[in-house]
Amino acid sequence: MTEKQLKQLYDKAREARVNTIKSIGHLGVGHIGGAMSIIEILTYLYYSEMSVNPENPRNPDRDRLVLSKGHAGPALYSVLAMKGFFPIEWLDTLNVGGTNLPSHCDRNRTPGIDMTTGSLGQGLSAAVGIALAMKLDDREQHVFAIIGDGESNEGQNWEAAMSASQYRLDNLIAFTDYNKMQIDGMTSDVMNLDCLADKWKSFGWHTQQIDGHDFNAIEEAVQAAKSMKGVPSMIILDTIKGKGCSFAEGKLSSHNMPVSEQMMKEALSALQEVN
Ligand SMILES: Cc1ncc(C[n+]2csc(CCOP(=O)(O)OP(=O)(O)O)c2C)c(N)n1
Ligand SMILES: [Mg+2]
Repeated sequence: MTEKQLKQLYDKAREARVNTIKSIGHLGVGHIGGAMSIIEILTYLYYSEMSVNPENPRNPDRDRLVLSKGHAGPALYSVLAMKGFFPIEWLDTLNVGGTNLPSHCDRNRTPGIDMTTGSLGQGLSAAVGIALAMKLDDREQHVFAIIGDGESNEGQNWEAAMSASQYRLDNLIAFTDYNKMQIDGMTSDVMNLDCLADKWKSFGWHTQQIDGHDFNAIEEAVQAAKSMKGVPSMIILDTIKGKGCSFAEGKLSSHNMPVSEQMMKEALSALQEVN
């Protein structure tokens, strides 16, 4: 990637952070931590990788994204709004009555959302089904899925893992947002995921582990995953919960936290100072 492309991606990521913090700040509470940790992967996918058309969000010949950790919906809404799937003003309606942007993703409400999620553990199975259907239909696009590290506690993920390799779903590229924290503790304390890469490898997945905030590393890993034949891919993203948001970064309390006007202002001004 050229320096110019890299700068564009970092600028978009900052814009997505600003929009997400404003959206959650406007509501006054939200899943800021798990939203911030996936900003780079979402930015990369929508600005550098996925074939999608905001004018025709249901085009059958599109790449799909299943955000299985659906509580991070506000981060995805920001990127979708920036891409033109819906007006940016909608971000101020996060989770209010009658909104098109509920706190968790709903494919029947929001243009650009490919799968309804929020009940953790189910998204990867849905992604497997979509990828299988796309194979049967001879479609060449990819299905991307993002699961959480705490979410990986759910046994259904491992059933999905087995079936994806059984069906040789090389059109499925999944990411684990390995931010080391979940709702009520450190992932290592709640359900240790040591040797996570070896776990996925043993399920027959091509597996890589990278810095999930580094666009060069993301690009390299995604291109390597796309070149694999006959196996699904897992890219484990080492990330920081709350990344880039002054009041949330690295804090367990950032999972679903109240956000005051003052906190929002401070976080936004800190972001403007980052180049
Ligand atoms: C089936 C199910 N159980 C519990 C919850 C409540 N819940 C929402 S987020 C979360 C923690 C998820 O942790 P992780 O996957 O690490 O996500 P992060 O916030 O770090 O992105 C839990 C338990 C849920 N949404 N679905
Ligand atoms: Mg987590």
